[in-house]
This record gives sequence, structure tokens and C-alpha cells, in this order.
Amino acid sequence: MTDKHYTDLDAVIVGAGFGGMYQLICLRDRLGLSVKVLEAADGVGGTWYWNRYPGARCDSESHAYWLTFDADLMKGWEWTERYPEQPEILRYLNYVADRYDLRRNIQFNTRVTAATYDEAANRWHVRTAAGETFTAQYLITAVGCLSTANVPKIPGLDRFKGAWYHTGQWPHEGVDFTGKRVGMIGTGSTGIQAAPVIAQTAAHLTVFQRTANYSVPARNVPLTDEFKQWIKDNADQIRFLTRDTPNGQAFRVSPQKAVDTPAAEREAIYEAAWERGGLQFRAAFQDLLSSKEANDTAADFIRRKVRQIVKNPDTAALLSDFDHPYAAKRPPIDTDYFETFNRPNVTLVDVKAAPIEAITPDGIRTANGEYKLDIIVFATGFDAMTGPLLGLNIQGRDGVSLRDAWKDGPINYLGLQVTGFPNLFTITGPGSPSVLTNMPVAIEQHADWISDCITYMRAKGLDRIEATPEAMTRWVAQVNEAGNATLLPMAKHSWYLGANIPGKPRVFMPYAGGMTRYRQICEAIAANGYEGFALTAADAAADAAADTRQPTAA
Ligand code: N01
Repeated sequence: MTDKHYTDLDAVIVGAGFGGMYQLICLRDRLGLSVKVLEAADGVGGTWYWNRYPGARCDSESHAYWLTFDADLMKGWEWTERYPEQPEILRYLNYVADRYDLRRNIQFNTRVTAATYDEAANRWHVRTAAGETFTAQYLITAVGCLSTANVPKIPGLDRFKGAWYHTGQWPHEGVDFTGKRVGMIGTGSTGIQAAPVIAQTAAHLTVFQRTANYSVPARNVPLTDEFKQWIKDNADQIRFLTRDTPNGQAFRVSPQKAVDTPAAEREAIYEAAWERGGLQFRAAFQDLLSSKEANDTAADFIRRKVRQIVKNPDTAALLSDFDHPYAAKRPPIDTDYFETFNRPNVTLVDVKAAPIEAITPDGIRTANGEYKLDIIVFATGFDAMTGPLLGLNIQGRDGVSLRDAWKDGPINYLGLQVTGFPNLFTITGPGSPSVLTNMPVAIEQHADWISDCITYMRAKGLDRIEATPEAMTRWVAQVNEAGNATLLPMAKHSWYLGANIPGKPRVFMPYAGGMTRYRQICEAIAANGYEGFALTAADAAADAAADTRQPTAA
């Protein structure tokens, strides 16, 4: 193990996905700071580097799923499908890295193992698995919200004679399912994308479903030349629209309410939305996530669709036995998911009624019996939002760890800063809209805000920024209020609540007030001299530190 120390960086950024790359562009190219990006993988891409499972595809439409800060960057890239597939997004992110010569500031194959704040020096010490330490004034995490794989602790996995994979850590060489008996656990967005593709080559696919999930057809198609040209001609409008909609998407939410719409008209609107496909289904009415009565109409429509598509009535009943409001969990979109259960080589197993008890050397045993398998695919999701941040072992002022500060759930100000952790910024942290929006939009907003904040500090000769405890308390209340105004907390097993990880505090983590409102709040706070943050000059910070260490006369 080497032991090297690098000092005098202005900023260390952790992660080289969308967030880390764009933050690097902001800080290095606009502000002229010295920056190092530390990345565990051997290439850029973040989520899209790791999630190479069969069928991996984005659910935002391609013309909304990119960086929009540079019109030439947009014009220089051409998407090929309505929803970009994982390899295409990875090619796009490499195009960004090439275009701005980002790799010279990114150190790959470098896993951050700890980050400690040195108050006297006002520096973060960032340690890596290889024993290197980087020292910087600012520490910016760009580790993604869904990057810590969750492999449930099912007894016996170590004795399984076949191969097993988690979708978020998929082998780069791919997996050959030909002639294999495959078991897939999980029916979230990932499982719903993977099942139809795996079923095409596997001898048999057994899907282990704990919770029935809604899904709407994606209706993916290749983009026509005409549409590609439309994207180029309308880059500015697309950018504007994604900034002017609550979910950061390039389509508007209908102003119409489902509850005010006569049943026949409502049915026709749902039918058209189903045919159009994708996340726009959720935008068919404005009250789907605020009124249970409205939501029930969407849930009922999808339930009927599943029962029409799936021929075996028992399987159809199981697949449509929804126990939560539509879109209260992240709503998947699919290509032939429900149709896949009409194939003779696909079986659905209800592991709510008969839970998985163990993994045996030959397969999976549920309360109902054993399923013989050659391959197990864990489409079991992630320790979302807090997992990647806590994994960095961050220690702030007075040796307080982020893990301790968040033992009852994540608390912070704007999803960006935590009291006790000066000069640490968390891109798309819990408490920000992040996963409830089209991620590149949320990422650009955060990276721009952080860059503006650092610019302001440098202009004023300030070296240290820290959220005040009062501002943090107020913000946490706002996040709770925004979540409770929606139906989202009603999905009791959702990862938005941390409910998928045993022992994790159940707190609704993302800010559900919408991206447009959130952006306005962030802008107003900045315009008000970064209200709710304590900003100090280094000397003052050092004096304050020295003061707190004085022994008291008593
Ligand atoms: O993970 P999930 P995901 N025994 O947590 C089940 C984004 N994404 O990887 O619901 C049995 O949603 C679990 O069951 P239950 C998107 O934001 C985007 O699918 O807890 N089952 C559930 O069915 C998404 O929301 C895209 O009862 C177990 C599944 O595993 C997020 O990533 C594509 C189990 C996990 O679902 C995560 O999606 C893919 C156990 N012990 C992902 N443990 C697009 O852009 C867990 N489960 C299209």
C-alpha cells in the first residue's frame, strides 16, 4: 500500500458520473480552481458505468436526459432512441469527458474510504483505499443516489453452486442466460426492465415477486431524422421546459384533475396516455399524487390493463395485486413486462404469501418449496440516498461522524449541507428533489448553485460555509411537509422511505415540493447572502476553533 499525501487542492469531488463531471467543469473551467475527482470505477459514468444489466435503459426521454449548460454540447450529440439504453448513455458521458478534457483531473480506480475535516486548517482530508490522502478546502460528493447495491441477507447464498449477480454490479462481459434456469428476485424498475430480456434466452425464468408493481409501456422507438433535427433546432426550448416543470421533464403536467373529469372522458385520457407511454402517463392529470380518489382511478385503469394482457388469471391477479397508490413508489415503465408472463418459459412466484426462506446449493427455497436454478439475479435495489454518503465515512467538526449525525435519518439544509460539516456539499443529497426529478436537471442546478456559492465566498474573502442548526431544522420540517402533502409516504416499503433496508430509519428522504419551487428557494437563499448558512473567513474560523478549545475557568 502506498502512502501519499497531496495538498493544496481547492476541491475534491467524489464520483465521476453526471454530477462529478459537471461540477468539475464548473469549478475547473469557470472558476479556475484546482480540482481532483476521485472515482472508484475505471471509467466515467457513475450509475451508467455500473448498471449494465440486460434491458438497462433510462426512463426519461433522451432529449431531456443530458447536460444542457452548453448549447454546442447539445448540438454535437445525437440520441438514437426515445429512451437511451445504458451503452448509449455511457457513450454520451464519455463524449462529455472527451469534449472538456475531463479525464486529466479524474483519478480512476480510486475508492474513497474516509474524509475528515480539520477545523484548524479548514481542510478536508480525503483518504483512499490505496492509502493516499488528498487535502482540499471543499469536499463535494457526487456519489449518486442509487449506487450502493442491496443484496438482501438471505441465508445460504455462500453455498449456492450456480452464479449470482446484482443488477447494479453487472459484469462488463455480460451474462449468457442461454439454456439456464434463472431466478430473479425483485420487481422494481430494474427487474421490470430485465425480465423480458432475460426471458428471451433463458431456458426458464422464475420471477420472485414480493410486491406487485405498476408499470406503463415505455413505447420505445428509434428517433426519426425529423425528430433528431427538432431536438437540435429546439435545444433552448427543451432546456427551458426541463427547468420549468416540477419533475424536470420535457413535458407539462396536465392542469386537469382526474376527480373533476367525467368517467368516460377520464378513461379516454388514460387510454391515450397508455398508448403514448412512459412517464407522461403520470402527468395525465395533476391530482394523481395529491388525491387518493384521483389516484385510485389510475390504479384501477392499470389493474384492468394487466388483467387484459396477462392470459393466466391467477398470474394476472398476482401481478395486479397492488398495495400502494400508483407512482407512490418510483413508477416503472417497460417493454413487454406483463406480456413476458404469457411466455411458456416464465413463472411468477408470490414470495409475499410464501416468503423466501433460504438459498440452497441448487436454488431458492420458499415456504412453498424449492426452485432449482443455475443463475440468481438480484434486482433488489439499493441502500438509496444515504448509503453512498455514509459509505464515505465522513467526519466533521469535533470528530462527529455523518453516520452519527444521521442516526435517526438524514438531516441537512437544502439537501446540500449538514451542520457540523463545513465546506462539504452533497450533490443531490437527501432533502433535495433528486430522485423525484429527471436527474441531470437536479444535478446541474446543484452544481451551479455550489459554484455560485464558492464564487461569492471568494469575492467576499470568505473561506468557510456551514448550515446553521436553525436553518437545518426548518428545512427538515419543510421536507416533511412537502412529502406529507403527497401520497408518496403511503408506499410503506419504498426506498424513498429507506424501508427496503433492515434497520434503516424510516424517513421520507427526497424533497417532494417540485424542482421549480426548490430552485426558487435555493435562488432566494443565495440572493439573500446565503441565508441560513454561517459564512466566515479562515482566520475567524481558526479563532473560533481556538476559543472553543480554551479550558474554562471553572
Ligand atoms: O430497486 P427497487 P430497483 N425478498 O428498490 C424486491 C432507479 N432505476 O433497482 O417492493 C424479495 O425499486 C423489492 O420488493 P418490495 C429508479 O429510481 C431507474 O428496481 O420491497 N424481494 C422490489 O420489488 C428505481 O426506483 C431506471 O416488496 C425483495 C425490488 O426488490 C431505483 O433505481 C431503471 C427483497 C427492489 O426494487 C431502484 O430500482 C432501474 C427480498 N429480500 C432503476 N429485497 C430507469 O431509469 C428487495 N426485494 C428506467
